[in-house]
Amino acid sequence: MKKHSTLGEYIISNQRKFKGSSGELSRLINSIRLAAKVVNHEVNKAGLVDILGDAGDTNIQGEDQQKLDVYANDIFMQTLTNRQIICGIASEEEDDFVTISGDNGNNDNKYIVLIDPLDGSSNIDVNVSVGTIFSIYKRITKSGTPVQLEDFLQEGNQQIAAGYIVYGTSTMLVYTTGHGVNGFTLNPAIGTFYLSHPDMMFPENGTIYSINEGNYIHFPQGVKDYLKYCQEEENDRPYSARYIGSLVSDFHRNMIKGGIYIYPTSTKSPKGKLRLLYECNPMAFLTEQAGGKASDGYMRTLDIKPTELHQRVPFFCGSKNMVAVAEEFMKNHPKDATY
Ligand code: P6P
Repeated sequence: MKKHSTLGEYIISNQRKFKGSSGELSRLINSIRLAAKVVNHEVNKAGLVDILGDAGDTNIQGEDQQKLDVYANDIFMQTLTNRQIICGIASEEEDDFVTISGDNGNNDNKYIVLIDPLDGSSNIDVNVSVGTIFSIYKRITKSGTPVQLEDFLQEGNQQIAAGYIVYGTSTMLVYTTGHGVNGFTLNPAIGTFYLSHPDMMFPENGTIYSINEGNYIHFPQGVKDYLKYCQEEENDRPYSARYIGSLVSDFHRNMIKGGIYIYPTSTKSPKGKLRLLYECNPMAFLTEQAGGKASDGYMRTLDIKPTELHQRVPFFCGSKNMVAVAEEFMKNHPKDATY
């Protein structure tokens, strides 16, 4: 069978896998594709236009909002809202979820989106890759009524689709609808995404670990023990430390080369730093679809029952056997946070 060469062709053929699909999911992925191209254009010229520097606001995370954060959020919010494809959206940059009502106030669309519009924003001013992360669910409250918080607090194992855009040396859209992970690379000259990485899989083993070791003294003992294991002279160790400070970039490299990414709890971040709903869950869905493993160090990330929109959890993800070894070290010490 002809390999799908463009994202558009892939979306159409993928729709055929969903019996009786209404095409809503295809239209949703297409709108993400459009927004990705618009944000990519702005990210790529950020250094040339006075769009860098703080927007003066701070988001609910208490983080300085970089103008590109705000811009990316606006683009994804507008694109997803204007096309009336979804019934609600939650964003890292929005304090609360947003209900999308149809023209006549009624909106019987079935999907909701959770999004981190520009993750790794601290890297924007230094020209290092950043990314967008998205997660898609079916609403669970009554169709046609305004969405409610419970629609957004579903376990990650209920996701319909998830993915990221990495704005790097090339711009890629990587996503899953539960049938494996595929990567599409943008040809900016014609604005088309081409299937460049079909059926992406995490190598079961790897020799790269990604963690901010500057926080070492604040880490739980299990993490300290695992890091010492990574640095011992034995078998394929010492591993290489690679940490870009941009989850999407570290994740993408580890999925291609093999590796583990860890953002644990610490005395500075007692629940971890990464947000469960629009960072850890979508990346965990991708991880498992690519044969990897994702947890909070103790339990499967996708089984964590969310309690609030912007909640943070510790995150261990990547090559299956590396995460399994890290969890063995964590098992020797009680879980040190309730979340
Ligand atoms: P730190 C970016 O802010 C982010 O959410 C992830 O993309 C990244 O991996 C992590 O935080 C970096 O955090 O504390 O190491 O600077």
